[in-house]
Amino acid sequence: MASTLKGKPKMLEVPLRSLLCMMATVVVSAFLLTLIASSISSPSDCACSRANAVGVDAASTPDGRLAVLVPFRDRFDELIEFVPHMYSFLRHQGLDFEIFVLNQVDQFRFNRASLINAGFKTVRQYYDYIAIHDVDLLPLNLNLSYAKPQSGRPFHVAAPNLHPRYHYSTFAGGILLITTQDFEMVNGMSNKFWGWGLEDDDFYDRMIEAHFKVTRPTNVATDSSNTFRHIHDSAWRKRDTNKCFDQNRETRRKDRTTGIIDVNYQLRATHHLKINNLPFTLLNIELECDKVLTPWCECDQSSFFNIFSGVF
Ligand SMILES: [Mn+2]
Repeated sequence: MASTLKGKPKMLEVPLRSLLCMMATVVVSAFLLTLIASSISSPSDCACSRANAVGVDAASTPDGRLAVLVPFRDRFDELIEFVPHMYSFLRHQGLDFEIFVLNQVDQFRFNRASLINAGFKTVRQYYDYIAIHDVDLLPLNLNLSYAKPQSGRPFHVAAPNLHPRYHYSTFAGGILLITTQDFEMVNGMSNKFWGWGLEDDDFYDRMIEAHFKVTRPTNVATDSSNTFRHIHDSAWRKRDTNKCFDQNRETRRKDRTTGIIDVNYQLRATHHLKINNLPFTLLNIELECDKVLTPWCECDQSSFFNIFSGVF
């Protein structure tokens, strides 16, 4: 017995050692293979996954990747200021970001919310959070953080006490940071808002109803006069405040139905452009309009219904 017991460890010693040795070899070679495989495949993976959408390298930071979504139509003067400004502002914060200009190319009235839904669908798989960003609102105070907000806590950068023009407490427009997951959870924004205004108020309600807490900058020493530059000459850039059909009534009702899931659009082109050698992506988005659901996507002033609705 004793000899057998004594012998066993000796008998096992060699096979065990060689087994361990084999295992170590397997582990090390698997590790090396993985290293080689990843060094070969990751650049091309990045090239297909992100470069299709963005055209630049895919280095990511632990803080997450930010897609700046900029609804746009016919604002070239503002854009050539916006892109260089945002580069210097966001680089200062060390953020991993890309700028997407969502260019509405159809003939319907401007639809900021649908552009954001469409842009979001195009980029969501590559980004951890988005900034819904007006092209004419430039952040000046470097203490305005564009870091990834916590889940359930969208960060409204253009707070009512800081925005040059809008000061009501439920204002959520201008610039808003929200995680990809949170934006998805509330089905994005309503698609019913054609023309200027109210889509951001509706989105505020969506966030509140989802029990999100909208957070805003604190300890910012600037105010509504010097936190942002608002490049908006309202005589030159007239807001489309027309109301036709039953738009007034319909868009004052909460819409919890339309959003990311049913935004109707065609992505007509993806342009990789540069301003001052700084890259951004311009997406040509052609929105489609359901004229039964939202006939006010076109306000034809001569139509019978408009004359009728104008009288009453
Ligand atoms: Mn404006």
